[in-house]
Amino acid sequence: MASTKNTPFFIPTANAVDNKWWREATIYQIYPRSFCDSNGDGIGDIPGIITKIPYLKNLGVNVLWLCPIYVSPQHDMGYDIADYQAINPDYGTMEDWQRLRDEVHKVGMKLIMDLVVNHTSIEHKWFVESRASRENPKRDWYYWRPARLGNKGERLPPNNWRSFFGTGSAWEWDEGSQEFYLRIFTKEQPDLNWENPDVRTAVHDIVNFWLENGIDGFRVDAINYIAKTPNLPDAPITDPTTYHQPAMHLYLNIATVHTYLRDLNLATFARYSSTMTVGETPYVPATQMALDYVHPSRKEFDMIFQWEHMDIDRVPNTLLGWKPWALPELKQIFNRWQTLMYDHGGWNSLYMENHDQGRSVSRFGSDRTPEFRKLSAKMLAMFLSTLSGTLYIFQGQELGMANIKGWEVEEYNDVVTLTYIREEKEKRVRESGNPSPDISDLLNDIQKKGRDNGRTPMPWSGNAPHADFTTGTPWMTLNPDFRDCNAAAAVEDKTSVFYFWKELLRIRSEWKTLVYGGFRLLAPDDMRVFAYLRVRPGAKAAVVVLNFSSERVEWNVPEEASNLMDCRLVYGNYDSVEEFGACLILRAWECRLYEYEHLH
Ligand code: ISL
Ligand code: CA
Repeated sequence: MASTKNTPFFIPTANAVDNKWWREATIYQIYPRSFCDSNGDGIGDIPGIITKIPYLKNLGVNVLWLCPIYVSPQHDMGYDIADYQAINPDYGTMEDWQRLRDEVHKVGMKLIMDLVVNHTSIEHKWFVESRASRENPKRDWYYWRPARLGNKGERLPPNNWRSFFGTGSAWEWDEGSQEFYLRIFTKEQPDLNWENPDVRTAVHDIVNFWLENGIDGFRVDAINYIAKTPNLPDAPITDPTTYHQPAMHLYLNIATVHTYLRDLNLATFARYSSTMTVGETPYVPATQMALDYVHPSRKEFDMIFQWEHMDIDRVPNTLLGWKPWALPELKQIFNRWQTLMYDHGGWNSLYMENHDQGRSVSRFGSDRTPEFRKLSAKMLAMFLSTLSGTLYIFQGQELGMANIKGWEVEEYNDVVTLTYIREEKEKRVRESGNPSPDISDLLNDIQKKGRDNGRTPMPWSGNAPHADFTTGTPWMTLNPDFRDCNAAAAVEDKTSVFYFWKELLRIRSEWKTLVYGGFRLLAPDDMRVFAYLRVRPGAKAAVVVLNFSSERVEWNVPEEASNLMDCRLVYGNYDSVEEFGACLILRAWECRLYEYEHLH
């Protein structure tokens, strides 16, 4: 490409570069119930996971993260834990788990677990004791409060906080002890009272138990919810139609959370030399607030899961309402996070899917045709794997799995989806007076954002009746597209999404600029093309060009990138490409990764 100017690229200077293993790692998230069933009961299990280690090793990931496998009544799929130190019998035994740990370590991979300590299950013995009577020594391990009396003498919850899951109260009445308990999530998930030092010590003990047992780290669930505003004040009334008000600002990111997290770290992780932690932190913006959780000097977490891109297509104040989004907004979100962490010595986590989200290909790419599904899944893979941070792949993402098509509203299982449907229906009944209002439009929201989309069983093959996930009856219906999208076919086919990921992981493992380099956004306003540079002093730089559309785009290389000389195409999702010139012809969902000599 002809160079008109020769202005040097901006090369930031600061970055957290040390020898921590997790920076360069790719972490594969396993949703155990839906991964692989070894004994035909229809439920994925630990021995099943063990049989798939070679598959994961072949893909090239370095770490396995297991969603909760502890004893749980499964009201929220294991995120309601009844015993932190025992394996749910559905998944196997502690011996099975030890075997998994050893097999994972034997092949040079690491194992991290999921820690859910904002709340327990109602079946946890702490809560069973706590609710037994107002005098019980464990009473103060949870938030118990007497009812508030309404104007007409009616019993109201102690404050007006709305649950995070829907529009109802965050409090639940306990008939036995005649008080309410706080539960930000479902009524089966009472919030632990972290103000109580005994609770904090008990959590430290759990973490140390698993660290002693040889795990390599934790993903820590909903951790920015653990500190509540002292005295639990009412939220301001922003929705006059109901008593229950949005109250997130009173229980998310409250100052004491940082004291609790530092104490946790010092009492546990800091005592082990090479563990990693990632905190799940909804609604943390790319500001100092994020750095407070992850800056090494703070001794809290190694990284957090930020949420802004996952929320880009959600109608505000709804659980799962879907809205269209525009590419420049997505670019700004990533630009903010990439720049913030680089400039201030923090660290990013990179993900586009997990068990709470619709499949990325159906939200950010296209599942309209099998061809578009494959192309756009590859494009998204290139996107994620050419950013700075620790990379996460959610099971099935490496196959380019799409959201479920063709289910009726009634077929969905997930508690968030069910709550969303119930509440929307109730609202319509209230507003229209019609006892059975039309709710068919909700299907569109759920087909995009429903949590079940990421939870369908892994399609291991295209032939067997249940895709070789199980020989029995699967606990959850498979995504009907498994004949087209499955692991056996993908492993056979060098043009598959699986191989594309595998190759990207290989490239990333050798080209450290992709992991550590600075990020420079190009063409921020372009509605279809997401392009950026990755630069690192003294190393070859990368140019990434991604067509986020089904259209053929003639893309004029922006002026600021026009001194890219001698670019070499490293990888892409089409067989041949037209020359990297002043104008690129990009086909539907095309992605390209170029390298060029560093410029100083
Ligand atoms: O799933 C969500 C919306 O669809 C999120 O709001 C999610 O509930 C939030 O990110 C917290 O998630 C975590 O804690 C929840 C659990 O249901 C999720 O599965 C878990 O990832 C409560 O433990
Ligand atoms: Ca099983």
